Amino acid sequence: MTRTARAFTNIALIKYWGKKNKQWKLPYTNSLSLTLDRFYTDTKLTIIDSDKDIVSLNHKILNDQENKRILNYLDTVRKLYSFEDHFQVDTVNHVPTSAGFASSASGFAALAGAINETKQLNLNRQELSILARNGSGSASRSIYGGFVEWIAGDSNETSFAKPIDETPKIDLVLLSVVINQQSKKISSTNGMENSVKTSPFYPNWVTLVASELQEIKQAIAKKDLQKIGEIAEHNAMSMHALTLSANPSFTYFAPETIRIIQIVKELRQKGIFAYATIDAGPNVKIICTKESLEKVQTYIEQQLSNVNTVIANIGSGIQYI
Ligand code: 2P0
Repeated sequence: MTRTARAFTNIALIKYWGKKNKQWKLPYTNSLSLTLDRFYTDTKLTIIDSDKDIVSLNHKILNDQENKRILNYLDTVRKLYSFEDHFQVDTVNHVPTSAGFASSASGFAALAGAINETKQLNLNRQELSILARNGSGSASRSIYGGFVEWIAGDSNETSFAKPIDETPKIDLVLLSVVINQQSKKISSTNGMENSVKTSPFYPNWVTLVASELQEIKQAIAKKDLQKIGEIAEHNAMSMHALTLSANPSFTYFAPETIRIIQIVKELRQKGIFAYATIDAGPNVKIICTKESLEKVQTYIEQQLSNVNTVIANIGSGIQYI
């Protein structure tokens, strides 16, 4: 039995930053994302007659150290669904090498989908989101297209994503500005744990997310692009304030990150629609409209000579191919 699932990555407009339960990856807060069309993972799963899983990434077999996270995940899934089968997992990431996106969201969503199909678990999308979350928190949101909210919940059964609008008719485009492709020094998992444990502002973050979620959902319903941009940018900056206020402090920003934040503000002063959001790395994702995109891209390339830019539109939920 072989099945292939395709899942797209997502960008959080209201970020997930902190777990209240590490075993089940239960977050402290809800989060809200936009699924993107440009970056996706295809995962082919085959049941094999073996007591070990085999994992390949981009056509290269991984060693035990490299695939530890996937093997642990497959063990968790076998326990959850009480089966013994082992798999050959062939994963191909269709993320332009220079796009600056993490692949764990699309990767674990595709793997969850492929397991569901191969093992004929008949999970609905809510159950699939739960299964994906067990691999990586942000993967719970990649089951759906468009705007998606991950409900924090308080148990494995109650923490899942749900769609807000899977095919929004809204004029938003994302420009990813890639300034550094080296792997990050502090993983999201460790970064959020340090922030929860040591930032004195963490309780304020939990309060802020609750109010910004309400506001951004209203703005999405009204298609108020400016409000969506303002809230997303403020939420991202607030998340990064948690890293600077951790003890010891750390940051994902590189010098160019700050320069691009300044450029985004300069663009707005010129009346060009642009808002910045940043994940657990130095690259900046700029929320644009179709009209502003070209001006933003041209201005960035004029101001900074050594950056790559990649455009993404709104993407769809998990598919089987
Ligand atoms: C997000 N990030 O909401 C946030 C914003 C990064 C910054 O979700 O530990 O790889 O596997 O649950 O999902 C990245 O964290 O972390 C992430 P785990 P994940 O998109």
